[in-house]
Amino acid sequence: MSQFDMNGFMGQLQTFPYERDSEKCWDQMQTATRHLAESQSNPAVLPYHQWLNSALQIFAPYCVQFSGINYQASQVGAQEYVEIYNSAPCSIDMSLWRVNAGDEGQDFIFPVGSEVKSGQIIRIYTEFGHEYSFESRKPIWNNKGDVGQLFNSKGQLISSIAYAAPASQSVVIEHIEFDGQEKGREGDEYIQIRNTSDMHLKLCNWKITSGGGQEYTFPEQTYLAPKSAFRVYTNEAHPEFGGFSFNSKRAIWNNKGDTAQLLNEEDHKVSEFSY
Ligand SMILES: [Ca+2]
Ligand SMILES: [Ca+2]
Ligand SMILES: [Ca+2]
Repeated sequence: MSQFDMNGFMGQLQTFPYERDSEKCWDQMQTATRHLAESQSNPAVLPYHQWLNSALQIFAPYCVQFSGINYQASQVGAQEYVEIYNSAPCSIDMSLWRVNAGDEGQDFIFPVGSEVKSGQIIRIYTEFGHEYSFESRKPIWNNKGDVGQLFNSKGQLISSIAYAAPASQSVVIEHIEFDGQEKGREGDEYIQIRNTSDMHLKLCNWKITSGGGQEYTFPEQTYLAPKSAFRVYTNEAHPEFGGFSFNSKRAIWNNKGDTAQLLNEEDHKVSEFSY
């Protein structure tokens, strides 16, 4: 093609294997564009701004994801809300996008003209009196667990978030590196948990216990992204796996055998791992 065929290009990209992970999306987008450019007699016909424009149209809306939730409004002054973050390098038009709070009729629909800017976090409150609000007189986020869903104006699911019971079905203890290389203290031991779902999961106050009675509690504002993993090291910090550590001066995981348990915020067992 001598001229850049935007529609054809968009068509090709629509068939692309889609990942609900914005970083992977951008990587795939770049690879797809390079392959397309290389397949043409004159690769220069695909200017950078045109592929970027295509990329933004297709993938940027998927960069709008849930980033937090407060479902406990029992304390004085605490309010229920759910939070959405835009990690795309552009504003996203949210007109007629919808958030569902887990039950029929618990919907918030963004008014026409709503926009979330690049890097912006917005909160949708349960009660009246906020820019974005479900305008409900009763709580809508069940303290025992719920799943929030975000749909675009075409009704496509863009992001999900879960906590407590529904989140507990989606996390497993995947691995324990019980024999650390560091002599004696084995600070490089770790336990790895994985989110097997497409949902963002709230893990605040979830616990990991070992057979030796040691315990680790995940801090406030801990969210595990879809399909990703966290590690809790015995005494090391690795930000690429969440940066969590028992900060223990002695080994946690018995080299002769041990059992780990993962407990949710209600102390219900989510996963167990023995070796
Ligand atoms: Ca609640
Ligand atoms: Ca609900
Ligand atoms: Ca060990």
